[in-house]
Amino acid sequence: MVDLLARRPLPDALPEAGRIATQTIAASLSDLSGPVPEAMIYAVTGGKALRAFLALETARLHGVSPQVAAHAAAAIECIHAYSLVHDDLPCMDDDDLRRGQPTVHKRWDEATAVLAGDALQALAFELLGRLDCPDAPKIDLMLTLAQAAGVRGMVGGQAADIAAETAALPLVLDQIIALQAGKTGALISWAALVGPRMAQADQAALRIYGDCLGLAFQIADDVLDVTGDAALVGKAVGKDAAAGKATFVSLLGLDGAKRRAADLVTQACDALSAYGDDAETLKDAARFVTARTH
Ligand code: GRG
Repeated sequence: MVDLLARRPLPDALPEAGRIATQTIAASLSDLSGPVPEAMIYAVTGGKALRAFLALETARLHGVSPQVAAHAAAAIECIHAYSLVHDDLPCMDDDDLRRGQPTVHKRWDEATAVLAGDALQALAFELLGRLDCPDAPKIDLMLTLAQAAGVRGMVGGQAADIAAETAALPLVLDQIIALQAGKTGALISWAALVGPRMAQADQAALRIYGDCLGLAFQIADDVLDVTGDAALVGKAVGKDAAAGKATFVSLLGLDGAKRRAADLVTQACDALSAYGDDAETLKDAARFVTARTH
């Protein structure tokens, strides 16, 4: 018999998490047809599924099976996918490629991309509402995801990033850290807290892990913008550098940015000491975030 709570090692744990999240989303849309549901499934397919993995793995660490946590993993991938679909639109980053494939507004059209993103955001909360867990953690997950995705989190970070493009002065390091904690970090931190939230357990260690991982992820993204191969990354690279935007690389230098990311990974792994060997896959995921090529 398969032990559902057995630890799964990387790299397989990531595509497996992606498969679980995508299947959960596809199942919830299976009675629908047409461009918007098709675009929604297209948008949640083909990513690294880091956030779904964090939700499932921190749930497993707290004795919550993948079957039960699947709705939380699917919910966070919905929010992440919506943010990418909207970020790629001409009014934002105006990108033609995402994950090596045409962006949703290129494959369909802008109206479909706006609606698919909107519907993915709504679906995230519907999926959380269907979580098979007591009301208190369910409401906690819904409330905190709304905060992480909204103007106190991802949308706020994105707005600050857009404002910085026309600001008189480039941002300084603390401002970039605060901006990225919202834009990229909030969803990653939320995903890392799915386990303790569902089990109503102590969140302190995974809060440090998630916050450090989120920042390390963004620094690695800035490094990839400079060093990455567009064919591997699956989208245009070098845009931030070409636009003269303040990034972790422009502020810390390439080696300084890599060192800062490595320090954050060490901090993230150290925070998990109380979980012992059972947290090894989460530690491997932290190392993967800075070693990734896409
Ligand atoms: C449009 C509301 C709104 C927000 C957009 C997250 C975001 C805010 C924009 C994405 C721009 C971007 C490339 C940010 C860098 C960090 C990031 C989220 C990268 C993509 O995440 P991955 O690498 O993507 O986990 P995959 O494709 O693996 O799912």
